[in-house]
Amino acid sequence: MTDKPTVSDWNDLADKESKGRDLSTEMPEGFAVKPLYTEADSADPGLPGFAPFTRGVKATMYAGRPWTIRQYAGFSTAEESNAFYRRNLAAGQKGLSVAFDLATHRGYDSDHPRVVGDVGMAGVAIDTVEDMQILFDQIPLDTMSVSMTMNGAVIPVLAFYIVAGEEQGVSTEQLSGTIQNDILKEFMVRNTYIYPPAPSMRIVSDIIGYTSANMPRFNSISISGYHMHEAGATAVQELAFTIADGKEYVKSAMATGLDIDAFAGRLSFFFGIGMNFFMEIAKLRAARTLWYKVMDDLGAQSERSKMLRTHCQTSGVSLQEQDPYNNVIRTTVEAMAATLGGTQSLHTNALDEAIALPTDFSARIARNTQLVLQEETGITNVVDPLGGSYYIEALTAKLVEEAEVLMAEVDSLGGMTKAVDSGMPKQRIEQAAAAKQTRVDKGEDVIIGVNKYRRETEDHLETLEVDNHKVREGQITRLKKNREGRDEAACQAALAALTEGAKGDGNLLALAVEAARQRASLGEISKAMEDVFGRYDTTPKPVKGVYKTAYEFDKRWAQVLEGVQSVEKRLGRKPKIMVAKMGQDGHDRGANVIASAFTDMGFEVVSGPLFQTPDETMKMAIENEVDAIGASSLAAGHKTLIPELIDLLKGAGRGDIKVVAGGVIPPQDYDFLREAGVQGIYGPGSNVVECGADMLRLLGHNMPPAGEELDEAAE
Ligand code: MLC
Ligand code: 5AD
Repeated sequence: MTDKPTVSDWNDLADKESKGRDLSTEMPEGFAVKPLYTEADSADPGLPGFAPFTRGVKATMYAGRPWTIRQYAGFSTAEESNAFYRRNLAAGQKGLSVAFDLATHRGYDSDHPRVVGDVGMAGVAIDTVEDMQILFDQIPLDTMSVSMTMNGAVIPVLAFYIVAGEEQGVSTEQLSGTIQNDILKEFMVRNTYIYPPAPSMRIVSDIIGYTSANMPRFNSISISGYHMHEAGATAVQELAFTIADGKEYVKSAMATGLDIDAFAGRLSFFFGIGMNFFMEIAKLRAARTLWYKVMDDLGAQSERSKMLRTHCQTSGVSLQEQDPYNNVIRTTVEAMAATLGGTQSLHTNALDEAIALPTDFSARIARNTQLVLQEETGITNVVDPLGGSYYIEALTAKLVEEAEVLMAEVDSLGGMTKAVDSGMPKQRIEQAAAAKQTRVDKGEDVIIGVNKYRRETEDHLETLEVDNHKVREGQITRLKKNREGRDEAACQAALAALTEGAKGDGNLLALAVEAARQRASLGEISKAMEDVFGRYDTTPKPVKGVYKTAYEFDKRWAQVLEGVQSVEKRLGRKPKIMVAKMGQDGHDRGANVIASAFTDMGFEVVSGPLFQTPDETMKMAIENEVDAIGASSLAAGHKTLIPELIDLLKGAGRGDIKVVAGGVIPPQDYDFLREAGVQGIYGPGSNVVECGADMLRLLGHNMPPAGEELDEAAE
């Protein structure tokens, strides 16, 4: 009888097979993963339903009740979104999740001049209680759980929801659902804040206070790592910063005198799930383990207070414009990771994610991905089926350990509010994003159909188009009717009481509910608080040096650097570009990546602040004497805002300033933009170095195509 082989025997055999090659892989998280894990690498994770909940918050998990299929959606008007929700619910969706447009997020009514390009585009336009009622027409709010992704204008939106329920005959005690209400990550990555950090934190606590007293079935917050993930964070960063955010909210709610166990059971979480399959499964298990420890340390007594319940969404940035049917496969893999990790609720992205908002067709495939997993695969039959996998358990423990190191760093800065104020988390995430982009551009991280096996031509895909002008006009008419129909004196009195409450310590949500009953609009309620709190502005600070280091020995990079120097010689100064973000679209990962890379190439880069109007961009570009403007658009404002910018430049006699566009722009809009004068369009999957090469061409430099030597004579 031969002896049982040992790990050392395996090492010998593996060495022979691989001829001594090191088969461990370096994770973006900064640690190596071995090609084999054994019993010696893993500890016992305990049982599901019991502390520290590594294996799940319920003893029976999906065997008792499957996760909630909760698709995030919203576009155009309340009528259109309501019809879309009802079609989806009839076809198997189980919970609702509302996407609001950017005007609503940032506390502007649809008739505000700053939001002309944003109304109805990235989500549904909601200005009044009446809009909210239409949104939930024939959807019973006493039984349907509704998530609302709202952080900036969270007070008026939740107030409208409460009053819409009231007018459906549903009391606050009966309402079930979740409000995102996570402002810290807005300052870090998502950017739909309105007020400065301190009053914003007060709003969070006021909502936790109100809901814990009046809305026992409602989750008061959805502490979100998703947007960090989308901005390029590693799993360790997403875990550490999200759990640290949670800790900060608990502490600030406790500081208002609330008992931790009175509200902690209704805190919920939200994570992004990308393509690093096992890492993402381990991430959810690690998150639960970390939260248990944090809440135990903070003195929570009830087990429910220490359970991390979470929603997950498959990753938007992992999806591509090129060969978009591959996205169905990516989303399936990610959805499996989310469910094998034990999520409570899930959104699966549509295959046209990188191009536009979902159509009925793409939304159906996305929803069916979950229905197939739930009803055809047997995934729901066994609780935490990967529990005890040596690799999964080792990875879970490693993530806990690494996240705790980063959380200790946050603690040493004085907690997350102070850390966010110092810019540390945002900077770390941007560094990770730049490193990721570089790996993709260099082909080290493979994306099928983008940097490997790219197709010569792409098939046409029908995408959703929203008529922004029509939605805006409809909203303006409804706003006018709302103002005419209300008791003006009662409405103004309620708004004045809200302003007084903001000056003192009145509960802002309770005061806003009264204003909503009196038919104050979203813009008016936001303004009543803005009068006391002010509006918060930031200017992006792109990181430097990441590209320079990553491309040190790259030939194409060297060609671009030479090109920039040659243009600099000709102009007698560095070529200068402005990276502009117009409208209320705060997605700045792409803009930051471009600003960092172009700076490293030797361009002088002016980063415009977020939320500019085309007029402000035009003025800033002319004052800074830039040669070109790169307008980044990810929220569908491109057809309105970019042509307006070009017209304004022409009107100011500076039609010579070149304008290019990048972001999520459907191919069918390319001709329209080119006719309007846009000289380059860069969708997701564009290579950053080639964007630089293209810019040089636009500036009159004879840049050779990729892969060809620079022809000295041609310059
Ligand atoms: C669950 N239940 C069980 C059970 N499993 N009971 C017995 N046995 C089991 N096996 C019970 C639960 O305890 C709960 O009751 C009830 O069933 C519902 O289950 P749940 O697991 O709580 O699910 P759900 O209601 O869907 O809540 C999930 C959640 C919540 C807690 C994560 O916060 C949520 O739905 N979040 C969604 C957030 C979201 O959609 N965000 C979109 C962001 S998009 P009880 O009584 O215990 O509650 C975005 C993009 C952008 O942000 O724009 O940037
Ligand atoms: N409808 C559906 N999905 C949306 N997303 C954003 N807005 C909408 C909407 N109106 C999704 C996308 C995006 C993520 C932030 O949320 O997947 O990547």
